[in-house]
Amino acid sequence: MGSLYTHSDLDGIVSGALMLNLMESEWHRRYDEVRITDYWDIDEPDNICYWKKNSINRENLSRNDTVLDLPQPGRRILFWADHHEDNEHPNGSAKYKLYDPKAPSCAGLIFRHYAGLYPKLQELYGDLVEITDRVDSANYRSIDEYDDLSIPGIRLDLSLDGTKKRLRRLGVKEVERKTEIKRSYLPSLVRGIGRTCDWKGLTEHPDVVDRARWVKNQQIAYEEAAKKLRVRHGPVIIERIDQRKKRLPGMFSKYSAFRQFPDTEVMVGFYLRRSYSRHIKYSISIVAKKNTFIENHNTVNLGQFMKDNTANGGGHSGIGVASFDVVQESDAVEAERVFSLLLGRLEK
Ligand SMILES: [Mn+2]
Repeated sequence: MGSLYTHSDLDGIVSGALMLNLMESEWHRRYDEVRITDYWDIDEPDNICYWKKNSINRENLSRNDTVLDLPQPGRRILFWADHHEDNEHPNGSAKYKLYDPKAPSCAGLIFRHYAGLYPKLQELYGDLVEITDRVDSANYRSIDEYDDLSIPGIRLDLSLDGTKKRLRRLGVKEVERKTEIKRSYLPSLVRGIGRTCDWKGLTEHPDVVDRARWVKNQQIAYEEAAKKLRVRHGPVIIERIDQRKKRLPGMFSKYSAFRQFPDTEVMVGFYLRRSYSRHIKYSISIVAKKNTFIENHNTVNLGQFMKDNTANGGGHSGIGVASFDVVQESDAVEAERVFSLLLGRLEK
């Protein structure tokens, strides 16, 4: 039968594993292949091709295909499940469809739909889905939980971005490392978790452990470098990082600002990055994030702020994001304007 397409994050992997398990053990059908995709691999969904030309996922989706934790394709497929807002496609049609923008994770959505019918799901994957719900909705129990390698689900999550050290030693370029992850490591996890009765045991495999450790070390290197660039203004942390000439070492670490200043309410990042397009001088992104690890009294809806004040920004109450392509100087001035407006709102 068709292919299983799923997202490259923990939720995508667990969603894929649940579907693969159900297909094979309950419905006695097998997917021809497992394919991993990110949002940036997707063209405008109206496009016939749907998946970008040069992505590894270029496919014409068929009626037998399943798409999970990703936008609905604008054509008929077998199964679509997702929980991201605004991801329904007006021309989309799926024989089986699970869609709930309020669900904390796509895996949780699939799990809760089928666990009543197939009780063994609870026994096999109950714990894994519980942690996936929390990871995908950033609902960690503490700031240290998100990179605690002793928790199997977290170890699995961290490993997803981790390339094999061997590849790094060989000097393989970043893009090729990412391809390796998407082509072999992530699909093998979907199959491994979907078919084994012991997903926790699988997270003790050296391949998983090494990758997770590698990612954590990369994040520590980034944290160390970013520490010196942060400034605190009352309840707000400002993180202004210019990576146009030189990139910070390591790998971006999501919550490190709140580890450095645990009692602050909001982190506002202003990031300048090189652009790979000839028409764009560089790009700026503004990211504002609330500290969810404390009792937070900040009432600004960050996503709404970005929607109201920028052309393409958005998010939700706890996180707001906007990006600016700097073609001429006025674009940078506009980004600065939004940045100071936001700081004014937050410091009040
Ligand atoms: Mn998800």
